[in-house]
Amino acid sequence: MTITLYAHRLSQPSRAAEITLRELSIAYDFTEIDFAGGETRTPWYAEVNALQTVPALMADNGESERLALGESQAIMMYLCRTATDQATARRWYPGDQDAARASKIDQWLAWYHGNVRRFDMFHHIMNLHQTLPMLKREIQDDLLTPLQAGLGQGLATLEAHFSSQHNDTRTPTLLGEDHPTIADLAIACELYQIKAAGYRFECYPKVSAWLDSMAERKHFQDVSKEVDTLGQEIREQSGAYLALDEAFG
Ligand SMILES: N[C@@H](CCC(=O)N[C@@H](CS)C(=O)NCC(=O)O)C(=O)O
Repeated sequence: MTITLYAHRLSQPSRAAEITLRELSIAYDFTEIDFAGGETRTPWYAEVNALQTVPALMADNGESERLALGESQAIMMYLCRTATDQATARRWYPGDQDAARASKIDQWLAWYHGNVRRFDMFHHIMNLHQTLPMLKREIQDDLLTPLQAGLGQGLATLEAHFSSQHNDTRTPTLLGEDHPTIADLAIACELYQIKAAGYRFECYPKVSAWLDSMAERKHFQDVSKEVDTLGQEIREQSGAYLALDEAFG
C-alpha cells in the first residue's frame, strides 16, 4: 500500500495527521500543498480531496483499492484502524476493539471543534503579523480579542477536567491514562501553535504540563519545526500588538 499525505506543516490538522503517521511507523510520501496560496482551491486538488482542505490522504494498493480521504480526524482514525502495529495504534484510538474508550476519544474530538477550533486564532495572528502597524491594533481589538475570550473558556474547561483526575504525580492526558490519544494530539497541535506565537498558558498549569508533555514527543517536535520558526518571527516582530501576556492571564 502506498500512502501519500497532502498537507502543509503550518496547518494544525495537517500536523496532527502527519504525527499520527510517524507515531504508527507508517511509511508515507509527503506532498506539500500551498493552502495559503490557494492550491487547495485548484481543480487538480479537488480531485485529490473534494473537501478542498489539507490534510488529505491517498492510500493506494496499486490495483483495485484506492482510498482518498479528507478531514484529519477521519485520517487519524483510518490510520489507527489499519496500522500494522495494532498494539501501538489501539493506544491512540482503539476503534471497534474498545467501544467505550473510543467513545471517550470521540467525545473530546467533538468538543474540540466547538470549543478550541472554533476560536482558532492563528489565521488572524498571521493576518495581524503581515499587515500595516496602523491596522494591527484593529485586528487585535476586533478579531483576536473575542477569540481569546472564547478560547479562554475552552482552556478553563480543560484545566477543570485535568484537575478532576486527582493524580498529581502523572502528567495529565484527556482519558487519564499514561498514553495520549488522537484527541490529545488534535487539541495539542492547535494550542501549540498559539503558544509558539508567544501566548502564555501559565494560568492553566495542568493544561501547560499536558501541552509540554505532548510537545516533548519526538515526532511532535520534528513536525512542528516550521511552526516554531514562524512563531519566533511573530513574537519578535508583532508580539507587542498581540496582547501576549494578558490574553490568557
Ligand atoms: N476539519 C478539517 C479542517 C481542515 C482545514 O481547515 N484546513 C485548512 C488549513 S489549516 C485549509 O485547508 N484551508 C484552505 C482552504 O480552506 O482552502 C480537518 O480537520 O482536516
